[in-house]
Amino acid sequence: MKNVKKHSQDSENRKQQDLEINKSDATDQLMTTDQGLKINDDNNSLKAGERGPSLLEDFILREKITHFDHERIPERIVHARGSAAHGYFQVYESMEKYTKAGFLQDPSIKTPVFTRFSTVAGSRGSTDLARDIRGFAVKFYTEQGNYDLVGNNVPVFFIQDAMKFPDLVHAVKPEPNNEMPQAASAHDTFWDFISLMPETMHTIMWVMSDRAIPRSLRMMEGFGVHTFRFINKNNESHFVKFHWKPKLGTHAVVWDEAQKISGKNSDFHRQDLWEAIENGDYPEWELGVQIIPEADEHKFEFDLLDPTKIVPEETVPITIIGKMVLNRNPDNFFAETEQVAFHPGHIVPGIDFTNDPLLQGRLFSYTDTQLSRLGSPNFHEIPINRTIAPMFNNQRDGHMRQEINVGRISYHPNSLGGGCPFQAKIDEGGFTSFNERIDAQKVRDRSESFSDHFSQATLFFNSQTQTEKNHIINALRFELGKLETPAIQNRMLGLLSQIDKTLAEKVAQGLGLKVPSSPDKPMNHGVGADADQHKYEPKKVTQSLKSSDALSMLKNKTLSKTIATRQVAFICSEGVDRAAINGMKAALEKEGASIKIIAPHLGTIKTSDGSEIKVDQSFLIASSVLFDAVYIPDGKNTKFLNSNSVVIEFINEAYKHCKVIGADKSEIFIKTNFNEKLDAEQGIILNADSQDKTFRISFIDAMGEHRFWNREEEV
Ligand code: HDE
Repeated sequence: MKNVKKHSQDSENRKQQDLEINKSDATDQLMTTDQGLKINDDNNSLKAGERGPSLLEDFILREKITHFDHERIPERIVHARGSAAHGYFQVYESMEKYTKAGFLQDPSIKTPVFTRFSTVAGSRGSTDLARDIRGFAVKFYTEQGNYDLVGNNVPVFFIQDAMKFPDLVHAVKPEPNNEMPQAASAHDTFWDFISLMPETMHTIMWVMSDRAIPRSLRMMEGFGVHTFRFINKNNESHFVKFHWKPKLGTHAVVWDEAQKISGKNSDFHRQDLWEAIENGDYPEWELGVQIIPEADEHKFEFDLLDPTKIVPEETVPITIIGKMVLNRNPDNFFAETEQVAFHPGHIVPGIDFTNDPLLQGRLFSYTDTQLSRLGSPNFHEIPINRTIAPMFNNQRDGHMRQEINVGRISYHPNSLGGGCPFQAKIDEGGFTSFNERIDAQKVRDRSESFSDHFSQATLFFNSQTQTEKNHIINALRFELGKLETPAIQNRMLGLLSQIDKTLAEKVAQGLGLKVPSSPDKPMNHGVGADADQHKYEPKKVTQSLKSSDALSMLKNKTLSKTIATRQVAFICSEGVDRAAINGMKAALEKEGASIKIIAPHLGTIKTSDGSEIKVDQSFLIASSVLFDAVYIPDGKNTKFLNSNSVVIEFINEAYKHCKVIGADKSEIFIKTNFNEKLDAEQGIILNADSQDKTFRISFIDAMGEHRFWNREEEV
């Protein structure tokens, strides 16, 4: 057992050891130029006289400025804004039956990973809380080479064919004439495209749901999206869908909150991930797979190759096969998070592609984009991208080549180098593509089995609780309400009416429009100019499954009652009850939550027993949207609370966002400012006696509910 532990630690550290050789630490060192020349004055340029012009001769100034002038590289065309962390992946038991992938065989091995989360549409400096899909890209540094699982937090994609990706991205990005709006889909060009492409409807439902505004990157699911293949030692193939399930559950904020967080702290998600890891609250996900035998390929009501479809968990259950833990922040954002280059084509023996036309296009795009982003075909040599597996081939030269390949031989076959490097046999780990039989004509076309664009959009909508449905309706009212072109709004209402009539009507009400009785047929829903339009008419296929609980975040919230890493604001002022603070703080911290003392000013305030307590944030800095719950400890607070509009706004906002509010002996304040009937059912936990332990338990239980949506209707 001891050996197993050592083995797993060694394996986990392999990438860190590999990165060590490139790290540089200036502690106790003298400053030098890039050439190693020691610098005597880093404050003044070389001049002809104290007040004279700078001299061209000043190679130190020129080196410094030249380097600075070239510090920026192109940001990613999509997924520009991201945050990443190191960690490891460990399989629970060997997956040998289905795949020969080395990192899925041995539970004692911890495979190092680097995982980057991102928004899609915004630029590098945009807000974390945009309504958007989140990228969820994991690089596994396996002994057989790098394996990248480049997924999203939504299991489906907008389009079915890579040919439409540049159009989709052009439509969602800021409009090209005025570069507005930033990191937002609520504008004409996006919805113009969407309204002409019914295949986007299923993904649109996910993006309009609260999945698109996660509470934390640590609280969202991840999906491989496409159907992939597992290949075992006998060369048998099973189809596989990948799922990441967060240990903390899947949670979101509400849209009003998201917009306010964007102003209060646009690094909200980035900071949350960073701090959780610094505090030792390592985020964790389990990896689940849906495995489908090759023979069952055509047994579904949809096409397994269609990336706009899920395989419902009720149809094929998810098997949990391992876990990923993120336990180390990067040392350097640019070197690691910015320069990491993911690619769905980075696979290892035991994993293979399918003919999903979106995946096939991605296999071209990701290397190509690194060439303009990182500037050279040698991007694999950048430390964060470097494999920990041995790497030998005859690729040579190019910009910024680091490796010094020795000898005369850079071709294969060769006799002068003894034939090296040798091709690897299969039993030596040599990769071979799955021998799929293809017997086809060359066509520029799409399969009719891809024509059902609405059934799973309806399934998604039907599977939501009423609260979640309301949020989708409001999101659509917001997004479509921002449009300047009524024809686009009308086309969208026509499409929504094919998903659900009530949905369309409610959105129409918000827009002050009527659902068109005979909706416009989208003119050009992804077919060629000469195609038989009738053949490609969107079709609804009757689904045997009417609703899937797994698709609703709220139906699954009981799975994740934990309040670990949740943030609670303690509203305090001079004279606040010290015992009440200490009692609640201890109770919350025991559950893994953390607290911040919020008071009128920074520094310290005097508490009831005369002691001082350190203030974490003043009301000027703190905002209710940055917290999960609010607690008002007993004391001489009430007078202050009643007279302070900032405090009332703070609590009002928490109330509006359905968060738990707890108060000792402040009922009068709560009751005068809010509805008299409020009680624990509504997440308002009041306490007459500040030492009552059941009060703290009730407060913590209520926090485990996360939000009290029954309050929302009233608001
Ligand atoms: Fe990407 N995508 N994508 N994508 N994608 C990129 O690669 C592309 C798609 C995803 O943290 C780019 O290095 C095409 C689906 C993530 O660095 C680029 C198509 C899914 C990331 C690219 C898709 C993704 C990217 C931009 C349709 C989920 C960020 C910069 C055919 C399964 C990775 C880069 C990171 C990034 C192309 C569709 C996920 C341009 C052509 C579907 C998570 O290569």
